[in-house]
Amino acid sequence: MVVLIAESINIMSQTIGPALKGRNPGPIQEMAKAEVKAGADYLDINIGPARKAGAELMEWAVRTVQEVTDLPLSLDTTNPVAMEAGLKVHKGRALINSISPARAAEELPFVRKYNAYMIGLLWGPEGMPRDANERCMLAVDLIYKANEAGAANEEIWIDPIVSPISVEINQVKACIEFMSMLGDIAPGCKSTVGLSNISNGTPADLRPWLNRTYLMMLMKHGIYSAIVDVFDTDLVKIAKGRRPDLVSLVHRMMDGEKPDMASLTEEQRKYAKTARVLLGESLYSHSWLEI
Ligand code: THG
Repeated sequence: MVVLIAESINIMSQTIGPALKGRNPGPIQEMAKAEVKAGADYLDINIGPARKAGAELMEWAVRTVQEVTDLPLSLDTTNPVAMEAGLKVHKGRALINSISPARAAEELPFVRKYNAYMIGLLWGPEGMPRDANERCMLAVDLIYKANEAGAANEEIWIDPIVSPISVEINQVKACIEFMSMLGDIAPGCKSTVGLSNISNGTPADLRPWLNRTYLMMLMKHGIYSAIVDVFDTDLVKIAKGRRPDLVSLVHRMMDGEKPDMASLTEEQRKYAKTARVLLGESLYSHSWLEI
């Protein structure tokens, strides 16, 4: 079972963005209720950088969502003042999304002060880490600092930062490799990813194939949670352990098995083709499912 953080309450969204800015609770509460119904474990509240009035916005958003659900929230902003304002009014155990090395000194104390969980975001001083090893170095350093601030490993959810397949296959592979190493470098730490990042830039109707297959690949290395489109019912089935047949197919391919495409069902074939692309065995193009 993968813990699901619903991604749709998000300032970039065409319906939720204006509702957040206009402090209009209706669309936000409807979205929250729909995410709960779809099977979410946490609801992400992404208000973006929120440089102006961020604290007031986050506080309002947390109260507004918690009026309609008891689920814990994932507070998603790079503004530390807005983060703390949200934590102050949150009921239950919030998830801080996220703390990167650059903001660690300021934000790590929030974990104990508000008894929260934290996502440790592996964004380095020079930006995106180049490979799995750079991710490991950033993780070790951030976890050490978090421990010093009183956070236990079990409270730290490490995010290696997934980037789109349409941009860089090596980064797609590096996140998988990093997940296979995390248990050894940081026993007890949890993990998460922004799953939909993998399919950014891909036509909307094809994105679920990439999201679902990449989730199955991360599951091979015990991914703990993911920020996802919880309205993708097939993705939720995979995350909740209801598609062991597909998970087994993808995991066997990761172990080097080359399935006989002709013997697969139409559905299995789509996942197998997608796995080949995500493993770097065939080149990505928007028509990968047709070839
Ligand atoms: N790691 C962590 N937090 C994160 C990310 C991450 N938060 C933000 C993001 N990445 C994860 N959340 C989303 C939310 C929406 C989309 C992708 C990732 C998305 N939305 C559609 C779009 O933009 O086309 C639809 C938007 C809409 O609803 O209109 O793709 O990596 N820790």
